[in-house]
Amino acid sequence: MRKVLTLCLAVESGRVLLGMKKRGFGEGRWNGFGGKVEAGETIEEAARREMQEECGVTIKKMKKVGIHEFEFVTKPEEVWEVHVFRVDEWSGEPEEMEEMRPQWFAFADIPYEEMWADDIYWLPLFLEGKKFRTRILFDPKDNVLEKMIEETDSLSCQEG
Ligand code: 8OG
Repeated sequence: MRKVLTLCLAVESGRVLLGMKKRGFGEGRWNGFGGKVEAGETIEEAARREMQEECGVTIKKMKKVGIHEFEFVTKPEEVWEVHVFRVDEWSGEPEEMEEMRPQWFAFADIPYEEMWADDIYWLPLFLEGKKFRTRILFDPKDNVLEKMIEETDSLSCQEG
């Protein structure tokens, strides 16, 4: 079973916007903003909705920069396909919402030890402006068991 999700990272003058997940899946970790694509929504629509819901920002310009395939030894039938967008223009100021508390981080100051274990493998590519595809297998404690990270020029659907 394939789940399709979004992940949006806003970038501005050498800083990236992350949010502390306050509850639910991924609680206690810094991450970009996103979630599951709902029935009847495009991936880009879902990305816009989640960014609005999770930090109060309206996306004006974004670009698809990566696709992850996350697999779990504990759920061998599932693949989580996460579409990553770099958000370059928006309106509104990031504000704390029900699920997330936003904060800007300088590229040199990314809190990898408080993030998903895979992020250290691909976020540097993101910050360098590269496009990527990954496949990551997680063990039962969310450690990375196997990984494939590749830079790519071809991601279907470039602009949203
Ligand atoms: O709706 P929910 O908040 O549960 O969606 C999960 C969010 O977390 C979604 O934006 C996708 C993102 N996400 C994962 N796994 C990983 C991961 O390993 N690293 C990062 N950075 N984000 C992830 O689901």
